[in-house]
Amino acid sequence: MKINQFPESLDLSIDDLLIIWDTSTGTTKKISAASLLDWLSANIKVASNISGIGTATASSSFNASFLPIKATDGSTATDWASLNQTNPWIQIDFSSSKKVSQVKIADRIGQSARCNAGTLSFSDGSSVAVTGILNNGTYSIVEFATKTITWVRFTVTAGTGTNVGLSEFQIIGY
Ligand SMILES: [Ca+2]
Repeated sequence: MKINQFPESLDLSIDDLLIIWDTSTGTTKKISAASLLDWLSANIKVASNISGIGTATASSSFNASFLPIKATDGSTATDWASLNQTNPWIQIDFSSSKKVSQVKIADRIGQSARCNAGTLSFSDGSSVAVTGILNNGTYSIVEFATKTITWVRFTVTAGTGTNVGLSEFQIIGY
């Protein structure tokens, strides 16, 4: 197989050889599709929602149906709700360091208890303010330069009512 211009899609068999330009030596060389796949899997990381692989804890939970893990299940139809708190917190702890660059927050949908704003704090000592959180299922997307962390906490700073919580607390990274 010879590739002059990388196509939009490419069907490769594991035994195919690719001719690549090695910019470090200025020469071409042949590599197998298998070794290319090995290199890609070792070097290319795809960020995704990693909240679910962490451990979720919170300042309180309303009951067993509204545990912190309900904010890491990927569904805005399920909620973590605090017990009679206006400004609760929720935290995700990871068993190893993670690189994160985005957090997505969704309030409980249509509840009188609302999380209007809060503060993200990270294990590296940094923090990011989050404002304008809606309670209609829309995610507030918070982006920042990549941080290497082991935990992320979100503390509500401007709640309304009691049993404030979130439907989703998503940490985007790898
Ligand atoms: Ca949920």
